[in-house]
Amino acid sequence: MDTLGYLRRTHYSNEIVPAVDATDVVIFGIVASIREHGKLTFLILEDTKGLVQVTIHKNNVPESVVAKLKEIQEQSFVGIRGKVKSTEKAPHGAEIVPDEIKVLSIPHCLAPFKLYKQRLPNIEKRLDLRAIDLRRPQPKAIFKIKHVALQSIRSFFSGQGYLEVETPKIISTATEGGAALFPLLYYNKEAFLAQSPQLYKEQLVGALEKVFEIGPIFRAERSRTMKHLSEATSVDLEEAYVNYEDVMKTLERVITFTIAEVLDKCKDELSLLKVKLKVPQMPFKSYTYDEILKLLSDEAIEVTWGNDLFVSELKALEKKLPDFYFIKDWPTSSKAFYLKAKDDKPEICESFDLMHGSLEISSGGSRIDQKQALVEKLKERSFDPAAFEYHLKVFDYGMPPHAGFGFGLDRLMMVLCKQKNIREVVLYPRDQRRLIP
Ligand code: AMO
Repeated sequence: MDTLGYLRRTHYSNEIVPAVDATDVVIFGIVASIREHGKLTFLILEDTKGLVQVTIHKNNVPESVVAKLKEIQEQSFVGIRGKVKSTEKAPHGAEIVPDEIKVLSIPHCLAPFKLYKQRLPNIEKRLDLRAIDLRRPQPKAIFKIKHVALQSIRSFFSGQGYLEVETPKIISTATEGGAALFPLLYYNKEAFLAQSPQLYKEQLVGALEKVFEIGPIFRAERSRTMKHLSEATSVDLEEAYVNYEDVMKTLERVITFTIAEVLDKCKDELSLLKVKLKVPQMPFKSYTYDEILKLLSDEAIEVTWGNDLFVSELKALEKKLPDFYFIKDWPTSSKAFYLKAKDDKPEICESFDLMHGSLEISSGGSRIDQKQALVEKLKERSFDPAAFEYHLKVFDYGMPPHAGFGFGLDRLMMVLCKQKNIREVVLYPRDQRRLIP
């Protein structure tokens, strides 16, 4: 086996083009395929930017290169120094004629699924060997899109004057009533993994006014579905001196901006995934909870007022509502304790969910900003206000009116990459059955 030695990359595969004809280059990558035609051998090398052809004519290359060819097998990691030669037959219109080949790693076993073929084993088998599965072009495209989406979200919020923050992930109380907690031993005390940054982001608006956080949330989900994980990434925003209608506008703007950026910067990746994205029209459609109940009733689905809406029910509306839309003004009893009831109609709260078809992407709303109202609400929900003292005491010092939302980055990625299973858009997903790799 060779060592890296002095060899360093000068070009990526997509830079091997006729414009650099006759240039000496060094490339690195994995051997995707080896084809022999008499005295000619074609190596197709794959790096993070794509494919490049290396053509070896046994009479025209040094003896050492011919000798090295015998060592190489598919999926070997190699480094190649050589000259670029224009040819219409190669990807990007140019190939490399090598002067030196370094074989850096030879696989002891080949991936149990053919990396470069279409027929794949099921996702669980692929996740068992995720690091190798990620060498396929499709996951690479998905994670490039995720990178661009994250960059876009950050740049949009920063441009609008929001401050990026990080709140603790080891916490002392629940924040989202409905979702179960992961308990852990924190020295000699019971603690939990954060279900959301909810209470901290609210506290922060009293000082920083406009904040956002991109970080993990932990939910001990009771059922195993295609869109729930035990650890997901949430994009949270919280802002002072606004209400839920204002942050709904911010949410649709960040989603629209992100989609436009992905469309602009990830053309190849979207085409590889065969995804036809379009920038959604603003404003997004918006329905009250009552209006959705009426639409469901038109489909002969009766929902008792006050109940949450099940995916199975919302699926009936998917034909009418296939894109992004809001469901707002939910029954107060169906939403988290920190949401603000309407002044003139306390049975309804200033809240919303952003949907894409039957997939919930986000929820948010205006928050209770008076301590006593929050204490009452905690008691109503059988939470012990004493456990929330660290949060409630902040309200003693005054709290501005505020609103915010949290959206599931992985859920948005399901839409951007047209994936049915959330596990496809997370590098190392966690669920009830999976703690490794
Ligand atoms: P909620 O609990 O609705 O609201 O979560 C917000 C968004 O996070 C995503 N999400 C998940 N994604 C994958 N797997 C999960 N188990 C999971 N759970 C939630 C969804 C969901 O819409 N604090 C509030 C937000 C707020 O009001 O600011 C909250 O956590 O996309």
